[in-house]
Amino acid sequence: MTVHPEVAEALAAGRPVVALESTIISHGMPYPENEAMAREVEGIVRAGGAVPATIAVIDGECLVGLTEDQLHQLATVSGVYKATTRDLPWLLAAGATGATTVAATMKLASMAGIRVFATGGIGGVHRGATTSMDISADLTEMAVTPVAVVSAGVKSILDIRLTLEHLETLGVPVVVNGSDDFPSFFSRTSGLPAPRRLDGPAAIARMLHAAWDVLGLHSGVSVANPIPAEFEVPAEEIAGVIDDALADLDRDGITGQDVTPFLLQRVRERTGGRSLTANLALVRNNAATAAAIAVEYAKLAGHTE
Ligand code: PSU
Ligand code: MN
Repeated sequence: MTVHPEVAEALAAGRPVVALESTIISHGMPYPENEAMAREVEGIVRAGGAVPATIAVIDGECLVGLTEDQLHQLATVSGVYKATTRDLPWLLAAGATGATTVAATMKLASMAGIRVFATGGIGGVHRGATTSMDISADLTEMAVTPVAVVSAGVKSILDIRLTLEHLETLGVPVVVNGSDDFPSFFSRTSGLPAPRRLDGPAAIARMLHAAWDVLGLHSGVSVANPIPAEFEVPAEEIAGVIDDALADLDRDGITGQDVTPFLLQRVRERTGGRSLTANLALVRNNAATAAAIAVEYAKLAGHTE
């Protein structure tokens, strides 16, 4: 594993670091928006007082913190594997290149000593999972890896109720930042209540400190950060598009690892610029919130000030 010198220095000094995933770069957005977004998000983390560490596997090497060239490569090269945790051993043995999902990013972040991670949306329990058994390995990883994942909640391509149920079973703390409702990515609400609520980065950092440094929990923490109100996409607009996307999924017989990218791409195509604008806005918002949480957590962990 190669930790970028800037990231390694910050970690050694106990300064705040925020991990960022790379599936969103290679598989989540088209070029050149993906590269621009990745660079901008790194800038937002810096502006918030933390060091960004975008995580990926390139030519069989785990990278924590990318150079400009490496980030450009992930944004442009085709044939980059989508990599969850179980794909990492193969990528390393084969010398292959993979963009890490939430699960694999958490795993590598944790190995490097990073505790806070910002992304857009997390994987979860798929609709129809009672027969397909399609549940994202993101949830499994959250049960065993002590990293806080700041997301805008769970996209309604998934069964949000069952996702929250499964996180409860796995013993993963779920907290919503500043709202009594659990958010659903494009919307500040999902029709489901927040399992727990805290207001602001300092309070959330205290929860992380309690989880890991006081109680010694081994799990991650899911921090749901609602999209800013001005960027919300109305639920009705999304619902029809998602129903169509799910029908296409059945028709085309898509299964396994391809399910999530397929649904995300269909939603992108059919909601046009509006969903891309919302997506960018919530990722920016999550990066800023994650940086603030990392800054507060570094104080509590007693490493700085
Ligand atoms: N949800 C989104 N955007 C994404 C993903 C999920 O709204 O980009 C990506 C993340 O990388 C996440 C992965 O970790 O999809 C989950 O894939 P799967 O369902 O195959 O575990
Ligand atoms: Mn799956």
